[in-house]
Amino acid sequence: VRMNITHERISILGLGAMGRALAGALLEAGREVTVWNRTPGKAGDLVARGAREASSVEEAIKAGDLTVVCLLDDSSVRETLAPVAPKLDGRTLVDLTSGSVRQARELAGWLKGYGVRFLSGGIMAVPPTVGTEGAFILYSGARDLFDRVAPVLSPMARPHWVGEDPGFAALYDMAALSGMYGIAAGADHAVAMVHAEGGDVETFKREVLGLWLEQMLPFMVVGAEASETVLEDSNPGMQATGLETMLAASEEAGVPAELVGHLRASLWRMRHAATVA
Ligand code: FVH
Repeated sequence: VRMNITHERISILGLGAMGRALAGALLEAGREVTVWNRTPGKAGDLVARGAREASSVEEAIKAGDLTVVCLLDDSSVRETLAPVAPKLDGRTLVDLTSGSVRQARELAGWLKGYGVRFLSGGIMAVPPTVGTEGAFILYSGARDLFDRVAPVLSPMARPHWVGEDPGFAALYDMAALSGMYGIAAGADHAVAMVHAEGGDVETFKREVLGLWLEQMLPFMVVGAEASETVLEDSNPGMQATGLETMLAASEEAGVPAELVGHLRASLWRMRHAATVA
C-alpha cells in the first residue's frame, strides 16, 4: 500500500497540444512523468522540466504506475495499444482521447479482455486552461479506480466521475461539445448578419454579443430541453414570434439561418401547448 498515492508514476502517450499541456501540469505539481509520442522531437521542453522520454509505447507504459492516453482519435489509440495489449495485464490505463460512447465502451471491453484496469475520460478544457481553475475532466469506469487515480491526476484539471458505464464520460463530453458548437454557430450567424447589414462587427462582438450570451447562458442551459424553456417573463408565444422576427431579419440580410431555424418547430409546439393548457 502506497503511503502517498500522489507518488504514483505517470506515463503519457501522446504529445500533441493537449498531451503536452497535461504533462506540463503534472510536472508543475511535482509528479514523476514519462512521455512518449509517435513522432519524436516533441518532448524537449517537457524533458527540460523533468520528464523522462520513452522510446517506445511499451517502455512508456512499463515506466508508469498509470498511463494516460491522449491521442487524436479512437483509431490512433487502437493502433498504438494493439501491439502491446497482450502485455498490459494488471496495468492501469486512462484514455482521455475524444471518442464516441460506443468507442469508449468497446475500448473498455477490449482492454478488460487483457486484464487492464481502465477509465475513460473527456477533457473539459483546452490546452491553455489545463491546470487552471474551472478546467475539469470527466471520468467513467470503476469508482474505486477513479478514487485511486483522481488525486494523482488532479493537477491536470478537477476530476469528476460520471458513472460506472465507460461510455458516459464520452457521452457527456460529446453532448457538451455539441452545445458549444451550437453557440459558436449561432455567434457566427449573428456576426454574419451584422456584417451583411453594414454594422461594426468588432463593436457588436465587444459591446453586445459577448455580454448578451453571458447574461443568457444560465437560462439556455437550464431550459435546454425545448419543452421546458418556459421562462415566466418570456412566454412561448412571445418567444415564437421573436424567433420569427429574427429569422425575417436574417432573410432581409441575406444570411441563411438554418441553425436557429430548427428551433422554430419546437417553439411553436410550446406556444401551442401553452395556449391549450
Ligand atoms: N486541443 C484541444 O483544444 C482539445 C480540447 C478537448 C480535448 N481534445 C482532445 O484531445 C485529444 C488530443 O488533442 P490534441 O490537441 O493533443 O491534438 P494534436 O495536437 O493534433 O495531437 C494529436 C496527437 O495524436 C497523435 N497521433 C495521431 N495519430 C496517431 C496514430 N495513428 N498513432 C499514434 N499517435 C497518433 C499525434 O502524434 P504525432 O502526429 O505527433 O506523431 C499527437 O501526439 C484529441 O482526442 C482531442 O479531440 C483536445
